[in-house]
Amino acid sequence: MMKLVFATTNAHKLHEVRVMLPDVDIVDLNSIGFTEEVEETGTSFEENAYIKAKAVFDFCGLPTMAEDSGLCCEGIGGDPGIYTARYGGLPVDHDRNMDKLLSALEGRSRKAFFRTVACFIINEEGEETSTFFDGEIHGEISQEKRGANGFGYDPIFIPEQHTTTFAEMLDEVKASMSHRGRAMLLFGGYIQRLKL
Ligand code: ITT
Repeated sequence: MMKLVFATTNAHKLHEVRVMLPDVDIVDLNSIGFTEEVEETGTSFEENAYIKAKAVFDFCGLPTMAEDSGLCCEGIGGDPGIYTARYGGLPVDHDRNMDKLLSALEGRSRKAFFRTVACFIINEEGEETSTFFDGEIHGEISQEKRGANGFGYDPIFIPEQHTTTFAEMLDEVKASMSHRGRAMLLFGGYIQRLKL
């Protein structure tokens, strides 16, 4: 079974990705003893995904994947985008984040999309390569929070062609259409071909 490190501090992402990639042995940061806090100083999802993957790859040398994700809302010029996790301030508080977004969108377009960019770094015959995988899901922001599944902004995101929020869906239903699910489908196909 292929082994790779998922460079994330988010236990929900870790759980989702383990379910999405059942044929991969996904090692977490605790298992490799990585305790540094990596600052996301990039100006794009791609840059931040690379910064996270590179820090961990440099530490352990094992094939490493990191992903940066966020919610982009049309009514507020694409915000919070790469600042999605810390939108309501630090420490990260999902309820405060959602309350701030619901207020900001009052009287504005509620169209939004989630995006994930995953970056995979591996050393192949002495050469370090990084490869990127994207996933998006479009939809809208609900008027109020609904549902208790998932994490983050799931209670206020309704994917297009649906009437329920991500937080009202079963995990596997969310995974079948989510930004992360789509990026991991591409990533899963790629690593299968590497035959590690
Ligand atoms: P790592 O950087 O350690 O992976 P993080 O939570 O800080 O963990 P990001 O910087 O990528 O991750 O921030 C993404 C934020 O976007 C996340 O904290 C959520 O608030 C939100 N988000 C991402 N995917 C989501 C999903 O599937 N459902 C709801 N909210 C999501």
